[in-house]
Amino acid sequence: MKLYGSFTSPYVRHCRIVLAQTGLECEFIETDAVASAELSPTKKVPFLIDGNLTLTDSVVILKYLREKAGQTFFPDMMDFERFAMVNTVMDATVNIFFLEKQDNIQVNDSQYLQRQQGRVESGLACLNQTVVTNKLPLSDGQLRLACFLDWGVYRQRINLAPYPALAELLTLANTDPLFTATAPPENP
Ligand SMILES: N[C@@H](CCC(=O)N[C@@H](CS)C(=O)NCC(=O)O)C(=O)O
Repeated sequence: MKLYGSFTSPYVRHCRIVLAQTGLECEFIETDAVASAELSPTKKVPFLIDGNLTLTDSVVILKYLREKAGQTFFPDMMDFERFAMVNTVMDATVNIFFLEKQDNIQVNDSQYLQRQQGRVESGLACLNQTVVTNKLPLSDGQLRLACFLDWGVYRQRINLAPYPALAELLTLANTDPLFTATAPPENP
C-alpha cells in the first residue's frame, strides 16, 4: 500500500494518523502539485494505491483503512456530521489560501470568497459549540477538526481566541504522540 501526499496537508495528516493508529503497513510517498496532477485525476493529495485499487479522496481512504483494520468508520452519526462540516469549512479555507498564495486574489476582491470566508467563520462558531471532550483517543470527527485547526493556525488562516472549545480540543490533540509526530514542518 502506498499513500501519496504532502507533510503539510491536513487531509493527508488525518490519513497518516489513522495509518499509525491501526499499524497498517504503508509506504508514504511525498508528492507535490506537479506529481499529483500527473498521478491522480483529481490532481489533489492524498491518494492511495493498493494493488489495483486507487482511492482519490481522504474520506474514502479513511474508510478503507479503518475497515481494513477491522474498525467501524463513524459509528456515531453526529460525529459524522461534525466530520462533514469540518470538510466544508476546511475546503473553503484551503480554497481561500491557494487563491491568495498562487494567484494573489484576496477575499475582498471577490464576492464568492467573502461568502467562503463567512462560511469559515459561521462553521467555526458552530463547531465550537459541538466539541465536548477531555480524553483521548479522539474520534474521527474530532481528529479531522484538530488536523484542520492545527493547519489553520500554522498557515495563519484562523485565530482560535474567540473559540475556547476549539482551542481546548487542539491542546488535547497535542497530548497525543501520533498527532504531534505528524505536525506540519516548520519550514515547508
Ligand atoms: N476532498 C479531498 C480534498 C484534498 C485537498 O484539497 N488537498 C489539497 C492539499 S491540502 C490539494 O491537493 N490541493 C491541490 C489543488 O487544489 O490544486 C480529500 O478529502 O482528500
